[in-house]
Amino acid sequence: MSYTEAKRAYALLGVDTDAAIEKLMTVPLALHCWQGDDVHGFDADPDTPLTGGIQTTGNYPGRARTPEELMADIDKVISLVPGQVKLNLHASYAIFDEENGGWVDRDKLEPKHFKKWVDFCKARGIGCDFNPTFFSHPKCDPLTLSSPNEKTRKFWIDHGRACIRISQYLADELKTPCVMNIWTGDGFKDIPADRIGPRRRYKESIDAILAEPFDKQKVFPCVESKVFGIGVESYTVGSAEWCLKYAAGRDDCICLLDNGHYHPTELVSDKISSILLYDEKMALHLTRGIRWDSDHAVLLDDESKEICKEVVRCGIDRVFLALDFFDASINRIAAWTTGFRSVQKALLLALLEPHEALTRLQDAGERTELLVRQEELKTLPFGEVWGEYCRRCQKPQDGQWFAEIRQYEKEILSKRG
Ligand code: RNT
Ligand code: ZN
Repeated sequence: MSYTEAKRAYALLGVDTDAAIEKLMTVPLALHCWQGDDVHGFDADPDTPLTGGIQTTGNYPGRARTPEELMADIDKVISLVPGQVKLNLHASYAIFDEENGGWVDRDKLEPKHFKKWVDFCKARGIGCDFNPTFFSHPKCDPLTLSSPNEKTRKFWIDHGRACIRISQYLADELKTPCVMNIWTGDGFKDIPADRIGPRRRYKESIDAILAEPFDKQKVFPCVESKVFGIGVESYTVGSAEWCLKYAAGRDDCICLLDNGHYHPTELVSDKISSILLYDEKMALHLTRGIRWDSDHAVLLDDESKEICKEVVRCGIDRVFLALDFFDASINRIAAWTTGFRSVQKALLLALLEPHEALTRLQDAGERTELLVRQEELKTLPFGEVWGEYCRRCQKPQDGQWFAEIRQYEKEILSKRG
């Protein structure tokens, strides 16, 4: 079947495939730098363990060890994915060199430590999101923003404020909004004696971070909740309720939902509409948790499709989309590329849904026909439309890109120690 025939098949349902393709080409999807080096970053001793309840597993060869290697790997991914890429950096990826005065601790970070990343983004015409890094650092006691220790708290508040200034710099330089996501692994392995104290300090700390001036049209701070982490099983300070209430109480902070951060039968696809009913904007971390927040690479599975449908139905321009997974057990460039392409597919599928017609069936109480029609959509010639999308983006088709990764592995990754 050709694209023209597929276009006709969708048109019979009132769906304009060209419009869907054109729309998707304008939607930014943030590519997380941390899949390339197993969340190590460049600001700490390479032996510092990953803390905060997150973990990478596997030791597939070829991890990026320097900014240059990571940039080369990101370029490889960009060459293999259709759609509008935005970079997503963590503060721990600051680049220190003689020109900018060398290493500083996280509370002293400045925009100049991200100048090379800005140059990288400018040269590729892409924007950049940002994340303060509240984990894998000696000043996690193990709490950060919720610590009872004033010195610890001050250090991390100063880090957060520095990150606001860096986010503003990224937004200004790249002329694209910058989403600044606050996530910490603060919590307890075992049953706490005091639950409200850490949550009060968490609120006060984030209030202090957001007291740093920034342009609300350009910098979008958000709070990411979590249910638990490995080693942090009993209590998480920044729980779902904490984050929802915190963001609701301010006009300069939005919610970020990571679909790995809920109980396994709880679905993020069902949460989006409740948030967007009240808030103009929200953010998502797209991941794939298997049994826990395992951060496997995103696939075109049912929940990814359902999340993207909700994003499109509620307003694709209201949701900041980002990837967040890290698999160290397979070729990292392939993990990144698979995840990015899978989300693109899920978004395109969602844009091809005859949403109004289905809503009419629902509202008319035609539940039988709704079920039948929804099921029939699954065998429409989506592959042809996806192929046309890749062509128009001048990116490889399915079946073509993996050979390039094999080649890159042979020539570049396998030579890394
Ligand atoms: C951890 C959160 C958080 C991190 C990144 C590295 O569970 O999902 O978003 O994955 O900040
Ligand atoms: Zn996340």
